[in-house]
Amino acid sequence: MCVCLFSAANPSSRGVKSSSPHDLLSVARLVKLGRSKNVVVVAGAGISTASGIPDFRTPGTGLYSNLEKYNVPYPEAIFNIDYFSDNPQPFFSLAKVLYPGSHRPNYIHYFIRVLHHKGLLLRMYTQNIDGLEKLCGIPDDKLVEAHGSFATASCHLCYTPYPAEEARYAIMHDRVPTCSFCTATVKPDVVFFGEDLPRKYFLHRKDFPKADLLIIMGTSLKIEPFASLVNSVRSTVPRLLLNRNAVGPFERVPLRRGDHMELGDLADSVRKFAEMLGWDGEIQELMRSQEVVGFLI
Ligand code: CNA
Repeated sequence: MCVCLFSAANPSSRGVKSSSPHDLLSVARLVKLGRSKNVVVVAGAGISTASGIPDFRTPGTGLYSNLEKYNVPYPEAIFNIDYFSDNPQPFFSLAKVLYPGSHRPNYIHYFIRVLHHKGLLLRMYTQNIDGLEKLCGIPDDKLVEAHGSFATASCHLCYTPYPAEEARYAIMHDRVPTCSFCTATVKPDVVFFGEDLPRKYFLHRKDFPKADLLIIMGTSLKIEPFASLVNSVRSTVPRLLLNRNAVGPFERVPLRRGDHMELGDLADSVRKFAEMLGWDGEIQELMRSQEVVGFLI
């Protein structure tokens, strides 16, 4: 199953319901009553904009509005495997900005970590490639990096593994890492359009039927097959969308029973939600301690 830019979950001509002040509160109540013990989080680039990493599609600030300097014929070319095969330079220039190391996790990442601390996180499915989930301490077995990461690298043609640090060094120094087996270009194992998803992604087949709350945050739900994951929880399972705008099935009016959304700045919404749950102090404390450690190493 490979990544493509199409969303069956994204109807075009439907009205959009605005969020109600009761939505967050009713989901917080479910969590407090102990009704949500297997929470699945589905996330995208919007959870990292507060860390200073631009998303794709926000007009003005998103990467797609600012690709002139990468000299690509159309925005998605930068993550297209056939385009990369002919010309890896645009992606390598962008990779220098996205490589983990220069950004820190923010309140939203730590909220998810606290969800795990409380024993409530069944799994987090992220489309992000910035590594901030791991950096904030969400353990590997709770995390599915559905679009890969920079943590490993391999030949884009024959898939021979290549040392990730060497790939990073070459890219950072404007050199093209090449495969020792077939001499084709090596790339970090970030999943491009036209490439297969990592095997771990298929955990969704057992996770989503088990979920009792789905939280969707910071994604436009435009990339398949990831976008359709949100439709694979049972129909009675509450879904909470935290985003600047309604996306995917949340564009439909009326919303499915059990669907809730809080529209606005994600960091504000997550903070509000954490306050309702009584977790804000714990998150702030965790952030303080972790960020001191992060600063020292
Ligand atoms: P996207 O299509 O750019 O959508 C982001 C969504 O988040 C949009 O609906 C925005 O409105 C919303 N959003 C952004 N900032 C905020 C905010 N502060 N508050 C509330 N909502 C906000 O990105 P998707 O993740 O949906 O697309 C998937 C792509 C993006 C994946 O393949 C990623 O690899 C890729 N990507 C990742 C990163 C990263 O790793 N940080 C950065 C840029 C792109």
